[in-house]
Amino acid sequence: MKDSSPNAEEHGGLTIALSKGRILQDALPLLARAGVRPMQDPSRSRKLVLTTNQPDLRLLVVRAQDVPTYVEYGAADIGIAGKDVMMEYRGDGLYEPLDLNIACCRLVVAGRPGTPLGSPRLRVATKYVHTTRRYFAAQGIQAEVIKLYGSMELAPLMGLADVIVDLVDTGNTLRANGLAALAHVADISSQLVVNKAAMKMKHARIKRLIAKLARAVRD
Ligand code: PRT
Ligand code: MG
Repeated sequence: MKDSSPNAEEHGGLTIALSKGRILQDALPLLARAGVRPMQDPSRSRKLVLTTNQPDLRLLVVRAQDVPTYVEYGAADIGIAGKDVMMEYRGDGLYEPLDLNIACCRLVVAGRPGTPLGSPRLRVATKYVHTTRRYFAAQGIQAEVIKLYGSMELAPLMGLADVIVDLVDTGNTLRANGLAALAHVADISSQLVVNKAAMKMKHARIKRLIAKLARAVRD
């Protein structure tokens, strides 16, 4: 059987990696305004490679944290990733030419209201280990960082940590667990990321897409 999914280099056109969930949900209208529409409904299809109305452009559906990895290694030319993911990613070989201003939220320190952040050896649970270390070091606060993969809100409730560093949008999840934002770490939105080699090899094609997306972000 003919392989219908050549790798990004063989494909010749452009491959864009993005994650399901809120990034896809916000990216689809933006891509549509830039003239890119998937041929399958991504919320229904189980396919991980989606063709689009543009024969030389396809979408890869990957885990949010995996987007920069696909792009750095050239398995995708372009990606759409949260600033939170990019701040935590320790790779190289990526350009971030455009803030897409979608999937916006805030990265915050959160805990029980009134929790002092200055206490010696503050215990912080988070999935953003590097970003959290950098933040507390810059504040001159000595923090012990505990890596978690999900349900961060439980950590202060169960005494695993004093505070967490996590994303907040409406604040409903924090409130529902008796927690509150205690400090602001960063404003988060999704970024367009581009493989450095692809930016050279496919310059005209990528420049055109960036220009269209930039217009779609403004409109
Ligand atoms: O789900 P999966 O494990 O595959 O990966 P993921 O959880 O990283 O993906 P996804 O789709 O949940 O989030 C992808 C990206 O969306 C993140 O990397 C952010 O850049 C962006 N984003 C924007 C958010 C939120 N807003 C957000 N609110 N990601 C997560 N949340 C969480 C928040 O931490 C809280 O637990 O959603 C929950 C609800 O938020 P409230 O404050 O509205 O209650
Ligand atoms: Mg999720």
